[in-house]
Amino acid sequence: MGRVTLSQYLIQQQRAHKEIAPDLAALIEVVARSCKAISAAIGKGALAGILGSHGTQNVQGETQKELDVISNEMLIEATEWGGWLSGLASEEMEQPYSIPAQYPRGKYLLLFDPLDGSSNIDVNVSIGTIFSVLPCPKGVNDPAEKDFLQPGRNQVAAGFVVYGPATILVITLGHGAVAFTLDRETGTFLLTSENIGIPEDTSEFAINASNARNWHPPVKRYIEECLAGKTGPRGRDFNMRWIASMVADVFRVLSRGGVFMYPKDAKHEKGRLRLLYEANPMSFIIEQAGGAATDGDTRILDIQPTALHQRVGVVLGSKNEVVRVTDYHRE
Ligand code: AFP
Repeated sequence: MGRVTLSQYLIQQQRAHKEIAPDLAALIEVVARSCKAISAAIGKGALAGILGSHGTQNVQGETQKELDVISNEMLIEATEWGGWLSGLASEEMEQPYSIPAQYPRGKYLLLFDPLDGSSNIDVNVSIGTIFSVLPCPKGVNDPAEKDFLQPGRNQVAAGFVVYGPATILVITLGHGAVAFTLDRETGTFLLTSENIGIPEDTSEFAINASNARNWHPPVKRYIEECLAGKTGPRGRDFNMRWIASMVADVFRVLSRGGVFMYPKDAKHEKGRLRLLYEANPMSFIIEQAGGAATDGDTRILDIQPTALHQRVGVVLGSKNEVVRVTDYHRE
């Protein structure tokens, strides 16, 4: 008996959990298929002539990379036609995207960061795609921005693909988190990690230390204690990693534990990462894997969004470390 494919896993999940609709499984399949095509485009690197800047800016005021634009278009083309969605939203587009009139509308909203870690594209470091699936509010046929502004606990599915040495898809449908590795020879995502479980304790933290002078006191205290290692209150040494691609840092946390932090600070007063299509899907996955995710104070999945591209502070990963950081914020 070979490995379980993504299709088999999704059918098994539908059989085991009646609330998982065939449409949701089909949507996950087409998103995954689109990510295979993105992986192939990225894998060509400079040979495809699509590295570098697209010469435009996105709603965040960030210069769009050629691959940002291409991957955004690929995800829209892959998902708009099938009758699964009533609307979609992307980091790369200011407004939500209305499904063209010639296509049927469906019961989900899809939100994504088509290529996260763009600053790493041109230097051949892992990047990824992050996506989140929300229910379209009842009776809404042409969703507006407000229809996307649902707390993360409403998500029915979430996932990301990390385009690294291997192309790995991580998803949750609300019943655990699992990972699939792309078999490039057959073009199939094969199940390689069932029921991912994050260790509750860790000795590894991830933060962009160049922001240290801007950190608020609870974060300063937490990091200083980690740096003090066994000479300090933690009584053990810590390691640090920072890849600057959330997908890669989060996949490491899922694989061996850790705490990932992009907290609010004096320079990023609302945080840097986006709530709806970065923090929410990642927090759903992390919680399903037994971890925790807060903005330093509040559970991320309970935050009521007020804007499509709003940013949020993020502290996620091994539960006991996230609790410690959150307790420091509350002291
Ligand atoms: P880019 O997509 O602009 O490279 O940002 C990536 C990201 O949103 C997230 O993936 C990283 O964890 C974080 O920003 C890196 O931020 P710094 O560049 O400030 O370290």
